[in-house]
Parts: sequence; C-alpha cells; structure tokens
Amino acid sequence: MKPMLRAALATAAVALSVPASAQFAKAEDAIKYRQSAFTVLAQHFGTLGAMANGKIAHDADQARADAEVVALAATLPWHAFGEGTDKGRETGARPEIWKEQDKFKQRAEDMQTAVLGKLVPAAKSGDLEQLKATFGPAAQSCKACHDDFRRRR
Ligand code: ASC
Repeated sequence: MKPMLRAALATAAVALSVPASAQFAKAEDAIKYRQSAFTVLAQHFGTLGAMANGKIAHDADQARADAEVVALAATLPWHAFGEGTDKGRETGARPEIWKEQDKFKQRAEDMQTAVLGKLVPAAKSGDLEQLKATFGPAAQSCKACHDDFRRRR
C-alpha cells in the first residue's frame, strides 16, 4: 500500500473510533445540537420499537439501517451538555443534570450499554426475536434518564 494512502486510512480509522466532540460557539448551538441528536435517535429507535412490538412488519434491512443511525446518534448528545448550556431559554433539560453529574453520566452509560451493547447488534442480526428481547430494556434505559433529568411538559 502507498504510504499516503496508508496514512489517510489510518486517519479515517482514528476519526471513527474517537467519540464525536463538536465545539459550540454558543449555548444555543449546543442545545439545538443535542435536541437534534435526540430527535434523530428517537425517530429510528421508534421504528425499531414498532417492529419489535409488531406495529409494523419486521424488515431486516430496514432494522439494520435504523440500527446504524441509532448506534451513531446514541453517542452524540452527551458532549453537548457542557457548562453553561443549562441557562437561557427553557429546554427539556432539568438543572439536576448539572447538579448530579455522576448520576447523569451513569444514566448515559446505562443507555449506551443497553443500546450499543445489546439492541444494535440484535437489530443488525436480522432476528426479530433478538430485537424483541433487547428493545424493552433499551426503552427502559431511555425512560430511567427521562424520569430523573427531563422536564415534564
Ligand atoms: C422512544 C422515545 C423515547 C423512548 C421512551 C422509552 O421511542 O422517543 O423517548 O422510546 O419513550 O420509554
């Protein structure tokens, strides 16, 4: 392999393995970013849920595609909860996020364990029974965080 190509591939591999981290010019940008990430996550998570719950037909290719998006989106919101992004306009985020950081981080990790560790591989397997078995715990991990940290609207 040509050295230049090898270097380019190595850079690409690093870029994919390091968690995304955007620099936000202002708090509103971070808030919009994390809300958008959750919107994308919920949309594709919802499709997997509809398949798991028999509301729509199971389609293995669609489930795989949704799982790819879920796998990325589930990693995105967290770095957009930085200092100062609790202020300003009303958002869905409760102030407890910044007061109970360890607990919030734990909830985020629990979600990623259930989603990245279990649901995503199950959805990619093409086996509906695996999808059914892992969707409930994943949804529960969403709810656990919402109960403590999302503003009721
Ligand atoms: C979804 C969605 C959520 C979670 C939550 C699970 O599909 O949009 O926020 O699941 O309802 O309890």
